Amino acid sequence: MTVRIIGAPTDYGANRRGVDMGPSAIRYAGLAEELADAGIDSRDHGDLAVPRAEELDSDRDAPETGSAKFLRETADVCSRLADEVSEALAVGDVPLVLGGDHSIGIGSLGGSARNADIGAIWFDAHADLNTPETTLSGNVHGMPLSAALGYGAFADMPWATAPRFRAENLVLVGLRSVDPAERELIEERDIAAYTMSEIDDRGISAVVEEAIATASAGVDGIHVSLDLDWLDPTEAPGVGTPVRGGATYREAHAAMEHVAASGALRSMEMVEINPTLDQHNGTAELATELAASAFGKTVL
Ligand code: HAR
Ligand code: MN
Ligand code: MN
Ligand code: MN
Repeated sequence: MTVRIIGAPTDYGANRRGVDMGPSAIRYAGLAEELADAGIDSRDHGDLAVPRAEELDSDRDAPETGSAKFLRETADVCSRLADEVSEALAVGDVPLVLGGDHSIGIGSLGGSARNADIGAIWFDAHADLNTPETTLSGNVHGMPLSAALGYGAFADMPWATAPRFRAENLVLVGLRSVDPAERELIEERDIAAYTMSEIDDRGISAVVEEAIATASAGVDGIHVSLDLDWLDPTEAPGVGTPVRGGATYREAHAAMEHVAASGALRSMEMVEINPTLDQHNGTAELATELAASAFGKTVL
């Protein structure tokens, strides 16, 4: 197995600037070395070309397409990202996408679900299930799952919809900040969702084992989306939208180790690292460690 590293340095979808520096930060933190030390082969395909927000006419604060800021630019990046991801899979590589804000999940899911049925585990403080109709912020990083599932206005946007990904194979893990409309959608579409409280009560291993079973039931493989704000801000301060009460260092590693043990991992992404808010690149370093665990690093 070769892990194909693909950088997607966007911050179109986020409120705060700086997550576009995520791919560099993760590389500088030693991703390739961390994987190599664990005996995991990887190849870096560099970054997608992403125009700077400053060169665009779009006004970040003025929603231009419904209530989704920078939607056209996001569509362009995600279409190209989906191509890269599906190309990697076609030659037998496992894509590891480095964000970037979480809107790039639209491209990762689209590419991963192009030629296979997939499930997804979304490790995140947030549900990322808003639509251009329900969003309170206009930020597309709060919408990638609705985009991939074709909800709301996304139903008319073929670039957004992941062709072979269905809600019954989506599992949200680590929720602690959910908007009212997202809560309704989770209920209505019967989406599997685990709050931090449930992790407190049942333990991370039981929850993640169940999540893997649900996500991988009847499909060819799973996409793992790791929003670093899933972790507690004391472990991962360098994120755009921190929420207290997240996963611990050890819980996060245990989760990734279960993912590795499942043998179901098809594609992965790590998003929302904001180096301008980080402490000595520690959040990016943590991301490299978690990637190694997800791809099978063992101690003995
Ligand atoms: N739900 C809020 C919104 O739609 C917050 C989104 C949070 N940002 C993320 N996504 N980092 O996980 O704007
Ligand atoms: Mn390439
Ligand atoms: Mn997210
Ligand atoms: Mn989040």
